[in-house]
Amino acid sequence: MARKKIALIGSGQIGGTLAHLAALKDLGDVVLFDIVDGVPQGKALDLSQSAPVEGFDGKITGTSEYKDLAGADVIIVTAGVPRKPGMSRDDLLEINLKVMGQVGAGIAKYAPNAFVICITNPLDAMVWALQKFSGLPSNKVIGMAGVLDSSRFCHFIADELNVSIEDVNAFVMGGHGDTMVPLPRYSTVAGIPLTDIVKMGWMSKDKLDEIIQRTRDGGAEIVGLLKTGSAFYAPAASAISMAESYLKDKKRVLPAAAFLSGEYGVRDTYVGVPVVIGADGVEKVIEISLNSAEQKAFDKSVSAVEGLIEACKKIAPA
Ligand code: TXD
Repeated sequence: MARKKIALIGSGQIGGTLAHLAALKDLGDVVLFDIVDGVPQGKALDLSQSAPVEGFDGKITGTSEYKDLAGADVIIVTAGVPRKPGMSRDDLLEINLKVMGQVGAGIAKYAPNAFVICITNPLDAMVWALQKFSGLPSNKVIGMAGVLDSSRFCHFIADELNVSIEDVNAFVMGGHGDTMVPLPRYSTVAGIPLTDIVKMGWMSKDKLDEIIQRTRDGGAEIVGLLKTGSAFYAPAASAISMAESYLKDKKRVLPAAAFLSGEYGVRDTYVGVPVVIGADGVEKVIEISLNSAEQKAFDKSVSAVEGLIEACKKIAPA
């Protein structure tokens, strides 16, 4: 069986880390793509020179030409600009929307059968736009945010309770932004919901609320510490787990920005929900029951995402 091909559009902080993880996990050959000539080639050469030490066989190459995406099984998109001081969210939206236009056209032309994972911010709107621009089926285009947000939530819980990360399973839905919805009722430690953990007195309600807020602010906390750039290790690891589930048909149940066509009462919008990822891409959107407070928070998050998608439609009518 031929090796799988993983193409990474954007070879910045996350792109480079994605390439490293994909190689270490033997997922296949990796192509790094970027518009800045030299960067993907340089990172590819550096990573290739780690192969003899690490013992991986996957080939890593760098390119600035879309034709080199041909035959990719998985494409992970991080291309775009991050927010800089003085830039509004709309500025970012406008610039990255243009980038999604170029990337979508490249994917449509050279790799229309790929499973595409978008990471570029503002995530939910950008994955929506990428699906429209590429014209790929909506089950083959997905956005990464929920795995990262849930992983942050897990880390804080395990740290606070001083238990193994292996036994913590946390769950975040909604858009990737201030309105994301961490769900304590569906987050567990060895099967015990966090709501019960509070009732048992193992964690105070105040502490849980603090952890929920810290999860929502997870990206900003890291931006504040790094000063330039945003998180990249955990975002890359999160996207790789999604790619792996597709490539190995693992059928993992992961939260991701998926296209909704009526689920949760939402249409033509990408938003974070639990999905099954297997060889057919998004094989199932799982509709969990929400209580009234959870539903309210989810609706608010969906409205925020819809606002961004409306802004995209005004800039580039799709
Ligand atoms: O959970 C999530 N989805 C996220 C999203 C978590 C963390 C960061 N998130 C977003 O990912 C972040 O706001 C950015 O929009 C992306 C990529 O983050 P990264 O840290 O990797 O940004 P870099 O280092 O600036 O890399 C972006 C690269 C850079 O090398 C540019 O030259 C390239 O994108 N770029 C392009 N490549 C191809 N084509 C075009 N048009 C292009 N424009 C810029």
